[in-house]
Amino acid sequence: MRARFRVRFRARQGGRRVDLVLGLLLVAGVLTGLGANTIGVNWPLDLIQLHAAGALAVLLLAPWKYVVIRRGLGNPRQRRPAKALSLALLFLVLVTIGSGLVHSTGRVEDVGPLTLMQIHVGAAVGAVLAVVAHFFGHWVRPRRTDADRRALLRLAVLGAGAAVATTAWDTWAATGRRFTGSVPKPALEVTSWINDGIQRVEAGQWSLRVGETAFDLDRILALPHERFTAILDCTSGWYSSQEWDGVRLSVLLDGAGVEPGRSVEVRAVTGYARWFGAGTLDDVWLVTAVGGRALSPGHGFPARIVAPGRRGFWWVKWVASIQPSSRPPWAQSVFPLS
Ligand SMILES: Nc1nc2c(c(=O)[nH]1)N[C@H]1C(S)=C(S)[C@@H](COP(=O)(O)O)O[C@H]1N2
Ligand SMILES: [Mo]
Repeated sequence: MRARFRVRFRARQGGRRVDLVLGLLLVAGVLTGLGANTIGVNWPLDLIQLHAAGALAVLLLAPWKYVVIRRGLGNPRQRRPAKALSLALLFLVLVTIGSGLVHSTGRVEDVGPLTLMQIHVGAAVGAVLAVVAHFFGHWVRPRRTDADRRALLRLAVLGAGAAVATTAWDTWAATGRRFTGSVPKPALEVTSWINDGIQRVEAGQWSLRVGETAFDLDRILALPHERFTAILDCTSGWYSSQEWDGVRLSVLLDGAGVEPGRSVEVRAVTGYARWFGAGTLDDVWLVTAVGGRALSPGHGFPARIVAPGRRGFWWVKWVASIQPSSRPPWAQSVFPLS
């Protein structure tokens, strides 16, 4: 009797710790994933490798979690909704990790009508909700004794295992991806943030308002253009390096005799808008050509923004107006809302 009690007790302890570590890995996965998907500049820390390492650590823990799950499902005292929730969580986690790993190989982009990244993010959001619900069912509270020497040693072994697995994955499977997790494309794809359709702007009808001045296309093209290379990195998980011809916003504003306020608002003919800080305008471009040719309608003809080091959603297409604004650049939604 006593021995059996002790065995059960120890198994429960193990399950608790596995759950704790899985919970921490989930939090780390969400933070590194969000970070990699919003931050466009290379940090000393490769967020997507941390993201992958977290996922692989979850897989390394799977055999232990499997024992815990089997015990839970076999337990007649557990209620059916709780069991269903566990299975849903398991499914969502596997879809999240699977879609992420497959995406990183760059070989598959869509599954049916959805992109892999939509599946990845959708399943991850579902998994987070399921974890929250799951935790209401049985809350795992860390205890002092959780961090004993043996536990820390195991954690170190897990970390080393995840590091080795990540290196192996990066070497053999995930080729060419950036620190954002995006995979390379030889050509740009036509894409939009939510549902801005392709605008067919007539060159003759179009003009760009900068402050009080209206520039027609010829006047824009007469401004001092420079040719440069920049990577468009879309949050849907691909990037492409291209040569662009464009004029710096700082030069354009000078030409119009406009002082930026705290920022400038760049607005498309569709209403899609982003605010760029006054201090960044040397490094944000109004571009009229890619690869030596005028932009196509899909890519923003007659003029679009190219903002090196910022994710694709900053690269406003079909620009119609550029206006000084008193809005500080941080006072806009992190992601566009339309
Ligand atoms: N007006 C407008 N500009 C936009 C978008 C949009 O929805 N509307 N989508 C942005 C996003 S999310 C990306 S990744 C790039 C895609 O540019 P491309 O279609 O030339 O590849 O355009 C950006 N510019
Ligand atoms: Mo994008």
